[in-house]
Amino acid sequence: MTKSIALLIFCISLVFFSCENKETVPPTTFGATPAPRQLAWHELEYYAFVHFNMNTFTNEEWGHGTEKPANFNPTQLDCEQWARVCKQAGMKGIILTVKHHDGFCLFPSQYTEHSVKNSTWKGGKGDVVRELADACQKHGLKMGVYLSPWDRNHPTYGTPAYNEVFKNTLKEVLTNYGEMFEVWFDGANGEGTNGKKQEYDWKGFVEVVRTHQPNACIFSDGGPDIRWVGNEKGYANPTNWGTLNGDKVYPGYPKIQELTSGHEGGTHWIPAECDVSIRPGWYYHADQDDKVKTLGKLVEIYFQSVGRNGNLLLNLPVDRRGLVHENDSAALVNLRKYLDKSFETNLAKGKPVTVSTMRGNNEKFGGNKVTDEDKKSYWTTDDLITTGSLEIDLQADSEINTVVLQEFIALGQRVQSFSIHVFKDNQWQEVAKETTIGNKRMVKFPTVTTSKVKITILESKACPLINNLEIYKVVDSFSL
Ligand code: FUL
Repeated sequence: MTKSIALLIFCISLVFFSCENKETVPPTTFGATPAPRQLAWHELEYYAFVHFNMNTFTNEEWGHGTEKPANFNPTQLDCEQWARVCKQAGMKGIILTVKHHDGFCLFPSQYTEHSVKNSTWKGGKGDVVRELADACQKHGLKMGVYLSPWDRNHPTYGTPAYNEVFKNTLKEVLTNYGEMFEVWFDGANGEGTNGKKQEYDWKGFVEVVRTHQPNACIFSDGGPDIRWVGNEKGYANPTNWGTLNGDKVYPGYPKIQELTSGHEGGTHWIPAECDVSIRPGWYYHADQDDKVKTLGKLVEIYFQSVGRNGNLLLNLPVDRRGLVHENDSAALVNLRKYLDKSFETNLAKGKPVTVSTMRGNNEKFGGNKVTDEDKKSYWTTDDLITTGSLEIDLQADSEINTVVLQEFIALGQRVQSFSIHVFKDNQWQEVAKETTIGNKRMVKFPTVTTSKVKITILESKACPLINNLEIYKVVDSFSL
């Protein structure tokens, strides 16, 4: 009798033991997936654009190319001040307009006379790109460059020779100033001095970047690495795919509204970057000193870009002194205060999560993986299961109004729709029903008191992979 009981226990534990240790095969990729350089770019989320160039001194938005280099003459240029302001704002890098449509270069290029080398600033010996590269390095910021292929000054513009000029200029910028995280190609294509438009050698431009800065992401209307979001207001649509039919979209692509949502099931991973200026103009105009965006507007932009699977590229129009204006830096500091205060306490951190299903019934893919703050681990289901729910036990009544969700995008974007419920008055009540998630989705709803939150994946293109879930009570921007 005791022998048979012992045998039974042995058999049961054998079965249990083998089940527990049975290898559960992780999911494979679905659709287009990000390259390592794009994955690194997603992590940045929020960084600065700086529009500072000839237009700053002529009070223009689009220069004509006929301006005198001598006009460029900042009185107190201090790139370290830019870097300090951006660092304090929690931004991860700075992208500078090293050449805008008027063709003026902020560095002493050997391929044009229209540059700082012929300006009065520092007797023609200055180099803004060098100063910014040094400042970024010192303050631990990444650096990127904006170059406009459209050039209203260069005598060769409108001829094949110009493509060589542009590639050489690009090479100068990409080989002399250290690592760049992003190269921003403006899609504008107007007429040059001789009234001709240029046929751009995009393939050649991309090749120069890949050769000299293989880790840099290339931005243009349609990628190849990052796409324009289709507006200059700083928002992506609530439904926002990181994928795009990359072979169909090109700089100057007319159906720009498609870029605000991307293409579901698109052939390439080309996520959206949301560019917007902190003031009405991209360049500094003294009469816009009192038109810096309010905290409420900046918060809205943040939620509708970073919180909708996009990165936020917020422009600072550096002024004629060569400094970020006091009003702009005050607005950035306020936004930082708001974000720090709002996202200080993640109420879901380390909390137990019960799931409707998990892959291979294996805890390796269980619910707790979404609250463990390890972005490499995730909850997922078996391959044929494309729905499921996660129930987070907050272990105490808490006031909440925001849920942050992240997909494990390294294996592709999958979720098409999801809902959020809170347990209140003895029943589950829906507080939000949304569509895509992607790298990061932030969902705000009216403040509610609850001790349990349920996320339900309603539709997914393949088994859903959720690697992070956070719950907050964000502050009202007006209460700061
Ligand atoms: C546009 C340009 O025409 C604007 O001047 C600005 O640089 C903006 C970011 O991109 O295409």
